[in-house]
Amino acid sequence: MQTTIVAPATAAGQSAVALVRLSGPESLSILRKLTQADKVFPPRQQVFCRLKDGETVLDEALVTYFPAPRSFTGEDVVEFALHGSPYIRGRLLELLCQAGAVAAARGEFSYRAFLNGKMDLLEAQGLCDLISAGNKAAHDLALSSLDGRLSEKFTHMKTALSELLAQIEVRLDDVDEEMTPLADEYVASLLQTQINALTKLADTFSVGKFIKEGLKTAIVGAPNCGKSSLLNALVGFDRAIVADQSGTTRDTVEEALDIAGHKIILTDTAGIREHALDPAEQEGMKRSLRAMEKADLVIFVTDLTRELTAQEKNLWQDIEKENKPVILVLNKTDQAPQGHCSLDGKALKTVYVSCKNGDGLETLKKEILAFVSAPQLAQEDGVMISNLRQYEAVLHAQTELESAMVQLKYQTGLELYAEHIRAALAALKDLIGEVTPDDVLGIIFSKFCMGK
Ligand SMILES: Nc1nc2c(ncn2[C@@H]2O[C@H](COP(=O)(O)OP(=O)(O)OP(=O)(O)O)[C@@H](O)[C@H]2O)c(=O)[nH]1
Ligand SMILES: [Mg+2]
Repeated sequence: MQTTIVAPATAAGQSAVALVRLSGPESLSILRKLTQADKVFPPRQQVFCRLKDGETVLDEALVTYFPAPRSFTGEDVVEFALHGSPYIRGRLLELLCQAGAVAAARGEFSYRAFLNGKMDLLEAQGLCDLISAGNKAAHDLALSSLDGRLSEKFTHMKTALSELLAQIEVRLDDVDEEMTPLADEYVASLLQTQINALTKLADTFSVGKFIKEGLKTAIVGAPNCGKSSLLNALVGFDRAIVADQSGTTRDTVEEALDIAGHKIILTDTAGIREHALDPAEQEGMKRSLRAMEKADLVIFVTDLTRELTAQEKNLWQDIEKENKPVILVLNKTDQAPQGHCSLDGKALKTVYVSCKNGDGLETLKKEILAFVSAPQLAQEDGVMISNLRQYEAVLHAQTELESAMVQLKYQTGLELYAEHIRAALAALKDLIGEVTPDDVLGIIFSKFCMGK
């Protein structure tokens, strides 16, 4: 028989109210052991209760009973809203366990909700993200997953492909060839529609990832051009050391910034020049290049008061070669109002700033924001994929459908392209959770916090 699990649903420590949740077939009978025998618990209504601890009263609590299946887990659930003292909470957990409940594992409530068909895997992932969302954009994204819009998209694809597969399979069974064959153009156009939809979703991955994990931005350039000053000016406090001499920054310095609800992770780096003064600066420059490679967006800073160095030009070319999105920042306009810079080419935008007096910083923030939100606007319904597992499944399905297209083109026969459609379907089913191996479930649900 299914156990009855218990866990706190709110964070540890003191608070005004603490929530403890019980789920499983014994929930109501366990609750009764702690309250007066004649207490009535109408479904989904808060009931004021004195919780007993032997002969004494542990707490006066508001208790809600959610009979199965209309509860978060789909099982009988009881929620205790207690006074938020660590003692009361801890003692209640003890009493509930003595009365027959067992401590829940991480994510076990959500796992049961999943098993009872209360949510699919994408929604579970959405819930996990929702709890850990650190900014508004991440919160919106998690909600879109949680309310099932992403699942709906995949379900549509799955239905279309299953229908196609069914049409192919009846023809495979039709040994007497009584049925009209499927027109190649019909199959091709169906496949192409799904490939396009998958491509569109795959393209949202980097954006979804920016939103969840933050946009990784590397501030690079020659020594003394004002990279650390820029970091400080953007975040609004003296995070990195600024000094007159070149080669001040050695290690990379990271700080998060919130622009209109988007998380931006700024990384200040050591200036790049031909000769390092010492091994520490040498190592610093290596780290600068690594930070640049890892960045989603590069902010290239130059100093308008002097000519470009050969290293700056080389670095610029390297960025262009790697096709990294880059914003060119021309700094120190306060000292060189007429200054300009001869770097041309692929900058997304060129922004004139002065870290000294703050000119241009708002424009720079707007350009960064435009970068994070541009592709997002392209996805009209706001549905995105934001984790690697979803991304891999989408790519897998896409590759299989493309292989099916190739087989179709070379007329290798129904059997062969049907196999690829089956594989694409399996990839999608995995994602929504129909044929999910336990280990995948384990990974998802173990990331949940206790009590969820
Ligand atoms: N006038 C003026 N000076 C600036 C501006 N931005 C930075 N500086 C000065 O330029 C010098 C170097 O600034 P940093 O921010 O340390 O430069 P950096 O690029 O981080 O230098 P490294 O860490 O050595 O690579 C400091 O003396 C700053 O005060 C600016 O907009 N105007
Ligand atoms: Mg610096």
